[in-house]
Amino acid sequence: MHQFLIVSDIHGDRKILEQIIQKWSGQVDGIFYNGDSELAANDPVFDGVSTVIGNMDDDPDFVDARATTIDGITFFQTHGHLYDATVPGQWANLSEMDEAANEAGAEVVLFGHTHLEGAEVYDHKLFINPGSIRLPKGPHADLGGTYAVLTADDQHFVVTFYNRQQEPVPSLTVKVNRPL
Ligand SMILES: [Mn+2]
Repeated sequence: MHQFLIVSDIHGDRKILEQIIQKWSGQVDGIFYNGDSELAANDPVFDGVSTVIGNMDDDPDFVDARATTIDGITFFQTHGHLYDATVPGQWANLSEMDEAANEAGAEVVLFGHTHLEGAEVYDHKLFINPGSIRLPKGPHADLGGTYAVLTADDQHFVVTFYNRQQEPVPSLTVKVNRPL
């Protein structure tokens, strides 16, 4: 079993990111931060963290997107604004990220930008948006912000969402069978 921490859209709230990473450090096989930190790419909080640039980030040392393989799972990670992820009234437009993920041979796609948490299978890939831990939008915005933990074994992916108090929100859990 492998676990991965996924956080996005802190918009300057460095402290909450530090707290979340402190909680999960050593328990997870990978840590992903999906953009809009408004921090420098070389901020120490990102040591050991896979990052990408968001539309509110101005440090050119952040990359636009990246593919990372950990424990046999290939992730395609990007913020979303460069792939037209926003669709009014819907969770997200996945089609442009899906094309890039196909080229990368990815099984899991990680994004942010919309501030709408969720996880969904599309074109044999698991798309995960952890939501914004600082400025949540949508029907679950009253949680005050979310991040996600992906648990993977050979047969399942389970995405668990957590609130700012670092408590799981079981009603949001998404469990899917592998292969997707
Ligand atoms: Mn944002």
